[in-house]
Amino acid sequence: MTAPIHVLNGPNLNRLGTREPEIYGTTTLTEVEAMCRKAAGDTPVVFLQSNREYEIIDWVHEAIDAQAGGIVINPAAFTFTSIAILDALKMFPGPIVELHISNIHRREEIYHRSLVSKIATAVIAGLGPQGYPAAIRALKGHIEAGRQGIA
Ligand code: CA2
Repeated sequence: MTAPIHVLNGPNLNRLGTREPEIYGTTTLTEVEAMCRKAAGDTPVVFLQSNREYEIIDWVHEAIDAQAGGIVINPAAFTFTSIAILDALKMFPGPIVELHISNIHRREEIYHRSLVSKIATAVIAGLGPQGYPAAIRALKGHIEAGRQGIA
């Protein structure tokens, strides 16, 4: 069976599409999930969102135990604060794409220092919701080629 891709979303992203459309667009997270499943084709997608740090940590552990082919993670504000999520991601042996809808580097200083980028295989930021299917397609290519890293 094809290894699943786990897509994990952090706090407030359940409200995507309802505010700050100039930064995040008008696409909802439900629509993002559909875009991911379409991009994945026959690769199973586990798509989750939580406002609770511990749940995201548990889901990284589940991705490890499920031998997921790759993780796409938008940790949202936890990107800049969570050493616990960083430590969990370090245990995942496959490729990890850190995903941000906005270009965090064009924004205020508080959004510039990602902890997750230090261990991510790749970072996508600023492509809007289209970043999600782009991440899925990139991971699919890597999984099918049997590669772990990008290089
Ligand atoms: O651009 C991204 O995807 C972010 O990860 C979103 C986070 C922000 O803290 C990061 O710096 C960049 C914030 C998510 C807020 O959730 C929203 C809820 C409703 C509408 C728009 C965003």
